[in-house]
Amino acid sequence: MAGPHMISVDDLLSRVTAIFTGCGLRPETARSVARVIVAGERDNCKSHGIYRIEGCLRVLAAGKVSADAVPALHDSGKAVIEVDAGGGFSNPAFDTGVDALAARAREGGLAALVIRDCLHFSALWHDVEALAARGLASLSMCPSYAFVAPAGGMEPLLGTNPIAFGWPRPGPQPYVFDFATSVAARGEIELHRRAGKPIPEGWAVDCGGAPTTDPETALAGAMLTFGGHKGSAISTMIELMAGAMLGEFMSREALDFMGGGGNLLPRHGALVLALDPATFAARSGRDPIVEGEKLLNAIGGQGARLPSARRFAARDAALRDGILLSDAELAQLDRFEAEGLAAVSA
Ligand code: NDP
Ligand code: PYC
Repeated sequence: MAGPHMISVDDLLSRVTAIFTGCGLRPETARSVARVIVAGERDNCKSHGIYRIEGCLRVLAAGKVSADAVPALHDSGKAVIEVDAGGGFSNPAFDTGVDALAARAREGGLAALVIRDCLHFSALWHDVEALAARGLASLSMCPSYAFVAPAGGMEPLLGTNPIAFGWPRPGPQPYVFDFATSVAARGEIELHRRAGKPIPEGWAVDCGGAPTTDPETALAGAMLTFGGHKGSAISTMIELMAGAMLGEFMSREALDFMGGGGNLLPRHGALVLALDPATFAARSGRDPIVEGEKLLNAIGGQGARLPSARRFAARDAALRDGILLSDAELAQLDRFEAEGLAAVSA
């Protein structure tokens, strides 16, 4: 029967995991990658939900990501902990390093996790939520691929470079923001293209630098940073901190490595910083979480919504009622399950 279909979060997780194991991923990797994709769908973040399966299969088919990489933890006992993803997906690499990162941040007040040589396709809120659940504040960032012009220029040079921040709260829902430093994620423009919808003004320019609302023209031209020169500077910081500083690709090199086209997902490094609020506030005699609550509650008290409130509400609804998928989405899952990598062109 045509129309939308409800699927439980657990059933969707089983199906997506099976697609990835069917494409040769190690079971641990398949589970880790499927978990973030299904979490994106569950939280109504469509630009990083099941739509990303196709991109993951494309990079696998193109041989641009290693299906059987085993993330390797390198812990020298210092504040900087490294996980080498070995050309595999970033998600199992994060899972490999997160406990060591949290323990080191508690010991010393702050610590960093460097993820090397990973294929990165996902939202970042997974990282900061995992650290907030361990009582830590955190920042996560990475370059991506160079489709964004710096403010004042019109040549793509910067990535869509996401940054996320997490802060623990007494309940189960931390304070989290997570956004691309481009006005919109590239995935959002691609979803507009597929739906045949124009994009809002201000997201991108065409190859000649003129504003465009046509998603196809935008994807071929240059995306814009949010907040003009301010977003451009934050995006540049991410290139420097999570690219140059780690000795990993910046977005231009990541794009070149993928072969220049927009069809594949980028490979580069990632940086996660974890901070222990209790250590920072220790000599003040004040409880940083209690102090933070005063601000966060006052924001809500004005009727303003906190970032992630929409996402958490979508999560509650999906866990209760299931996730609504269209006919086309279900048909695509069937095809990926039946055909594996043969279902995509690299
Ligand atoms: P959005 O613009 O959709 O949202 C950005 C943040 O702002 C979210 O935390 C969102 O919360 C919050 N927010 C949105 N509207 C409001 C509002 N009115 N009041 C308060 N807060 C609000 O995100 P982007 O499109 O920029 O990015 C989407 C995702 O893409 C991110 O998860 C990012 O990590 C990912 N991404 C990943 C890349 C990669 O290389 N791996 C590259 C680029 C992006 P809420 O979700 O609750 O609406
Ligand atoms: O949506 O810009 C994006 C993106 C790049 C890599 C993963 N998502």
